[in-house]
Amino acid sequence: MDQIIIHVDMDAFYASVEIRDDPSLKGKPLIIGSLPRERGVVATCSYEARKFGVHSAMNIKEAYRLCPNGVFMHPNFDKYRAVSSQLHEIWNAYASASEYIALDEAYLDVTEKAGSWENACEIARTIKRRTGDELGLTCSVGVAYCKSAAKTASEEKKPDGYFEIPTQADFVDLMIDRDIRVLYTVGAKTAEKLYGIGIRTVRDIQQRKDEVIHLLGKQGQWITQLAFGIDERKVSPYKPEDAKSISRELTFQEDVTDIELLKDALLLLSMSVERRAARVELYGEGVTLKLTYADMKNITRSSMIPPTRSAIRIYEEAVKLLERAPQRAVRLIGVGLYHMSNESWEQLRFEDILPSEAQTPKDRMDAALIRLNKKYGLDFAGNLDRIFQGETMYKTIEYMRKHS
Ligand code: DCP
Ligand code: MG
Repeated sequence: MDQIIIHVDMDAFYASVEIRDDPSLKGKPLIIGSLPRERGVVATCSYEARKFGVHSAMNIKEAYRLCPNGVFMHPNFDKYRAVSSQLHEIWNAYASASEYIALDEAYLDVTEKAGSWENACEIARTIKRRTGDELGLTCSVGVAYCKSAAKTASEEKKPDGYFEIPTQADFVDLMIDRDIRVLYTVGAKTAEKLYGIGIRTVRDIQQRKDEVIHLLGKQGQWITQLAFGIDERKVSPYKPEDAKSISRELTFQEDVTDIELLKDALLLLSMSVERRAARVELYGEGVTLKLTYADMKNITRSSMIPPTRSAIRIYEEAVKLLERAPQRAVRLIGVGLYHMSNESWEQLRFEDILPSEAQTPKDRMDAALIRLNKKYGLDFAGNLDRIFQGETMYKTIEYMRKHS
């Protein structure tokens, strides 16, 4: 056996943590995310709420319509992060490599430490038991010969699930007549394309693999391999430099038509992107602007710049994109850096490339902050750190709206 991999995924993670800490919530449809009178989406919900059709990423108004008697709560990210660290400790005790996919989810390579399939399954059960005993939470666990199968296995009996897929043949047996969406790289758009040519099941992919590859290119090759249960990817511990893009976005409580306020929001979002990029020591060569208009239409615009992570450069580029975008009421605005690498081309500074510019980026940034200070009376000296935490960013921008 080449590899033995465990995939662990906590059940209704944020919601389960809240229920654990307040047993009066037990058995109730609990929805974590925005509150119904606010704008935003569902982060997750308890299985009781899922019965009403509520799910992650659903608009909160829709969730309220489906489940008006649900309990709605804001998330407590600090708490979930703390629980996540405790989970990592349990997981890491049994794995030679852990790849965290989210706060509540990981692939664990137990090939060496287990030494046999039986021991690996014993480890998986131990992880489940310890998660319950020590943290009071349930998880779903899959054991398999490769990453994709392990993920499939953990989903198979969710919640509080346990499932094994020992071999490629077992995986194919299980999947062969299911809808192509079970292959987790087949997203909604890809599925539509495949349905379009009559490919509906994993068996269809197997039988018509040349067409799939012809239609989807490289992605088609990968999907075809998966349909045969082939996945040789290794569990690779997360390295920050793997991040391919960094972005921040924000949903306004009320639509914004004032372009100056949009620009000022972009400045704060850009500062937040800079801080994240600095933390992982990356520079980006592309800037993206994302807008969701009041009618829910989305646009994304991007442009290339010399590698940077400087907030003012990101901001200035995003402003250009904003000025060229349709000017309509905006519901959500986001800015990001992509094409990231850690090559420090930053040494070649903007003012070196464009020496005619009188001010350095730092001067321009300082000037921008002074302007915000004058315009809104915001004190950036004392509380910069706090402004970038999600909740505070919201509040700051709502405050700016009222004081503009
Ligand atoms: N999350 C989020 N937004 C999403 C999806 C998830 O904020 N669109 C958060 C909330 C979840 C956590 O990440 O609790 C883990 O995501 P999962 O997809 O694993 O969902 P759950 O753990 O909540 O439920 P499940 O039992 O289906 O795993
Ligand atoms: Mg989960």
